[in-house]
Amino acid sequence: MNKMVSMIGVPMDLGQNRRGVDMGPSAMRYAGLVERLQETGCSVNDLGDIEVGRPEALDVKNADNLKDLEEVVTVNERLADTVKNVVQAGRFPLILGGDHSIAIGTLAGVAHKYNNMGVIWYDAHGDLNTGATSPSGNIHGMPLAVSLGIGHPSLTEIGGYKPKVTPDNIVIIGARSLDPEEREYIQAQGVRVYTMHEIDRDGMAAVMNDAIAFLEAKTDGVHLSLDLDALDPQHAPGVGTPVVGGTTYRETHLAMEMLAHRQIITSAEFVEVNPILDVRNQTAEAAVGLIGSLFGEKLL
Ligand code: HAR
Ligand code: MN
Ligand code: MN
Ligand code: MN
Repeated sequence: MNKMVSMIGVPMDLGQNRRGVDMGPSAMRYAGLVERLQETGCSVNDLGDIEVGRPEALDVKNADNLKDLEEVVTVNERLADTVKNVVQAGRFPLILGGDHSIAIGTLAGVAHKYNNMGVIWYDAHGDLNTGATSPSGNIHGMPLAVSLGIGHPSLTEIGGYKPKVTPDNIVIIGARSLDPEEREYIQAQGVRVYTMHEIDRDGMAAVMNDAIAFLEAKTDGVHLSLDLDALDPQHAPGVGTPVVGGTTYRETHLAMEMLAHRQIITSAEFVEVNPILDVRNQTAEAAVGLIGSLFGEKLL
């Protein structure tokens, strides 16, 4: 694991309806993220936050069932540029969200470097919608589709190329809330999905062993996109779209520890932390603990 970390906050809340997720990056910093990374031997460069327009100041349009499209594009172009520079400098990009629409910019930035990039999408949701299929018009339900080159051109063309990833290099873990068209896409493309069913049945260790072996063999870099709503709301209450029946705190730590051990992750983002909906910053603290495990923190 590359321990030269460049941290980027993205206080984005335009990809969904609930305010508060813009405070996620601050909450994770407040929970001691930099110190935690330094304790595990990382050299951390905190680049601060990407500028995001305030909804009150924006002329918000919802054309094509895509809420705040223009500003979401602008922010993700900025993020893609910053992430690209970090990767080119040989450092590990660690992105703090913000709603999950920021994965569009992160992936646009990292995928420049890799010809065969893998993605682990650790999430209760598939985030495979487009304006045409989305029940909400919220762009945070679309970033994986966009990164596959599907959706509005102003989103899929971010970074100047598409697609960023292919369906056979993706692994979704923790899914339990998939919309009808998302299921159709997954089945038609044969996307590898470990739903909560497989996690319950086989255990997290088996799921991670399988997922890691699959990606290790065929990719030249792997991005981890971790949506805190993959965790059960008991363990991560501070998210905008909680879904019961999620992974536990320890299961998710185990997943991070196995990724650390196998050394496959080349970039990561932790998204959807919403301090307003949280209980005593518990979700941000969980995120910080998980990041520690991902970078090799040991219990003994
Ligand atoms: N599938 C629903 C939609 O597209 C819900 C998306 C959920 N939100 C997220 N993404 N946090 O993982 O509107
Ligand atoms: Mn998500
Ligand atoms: Mn590429
Ligand atoms: Mn989600």
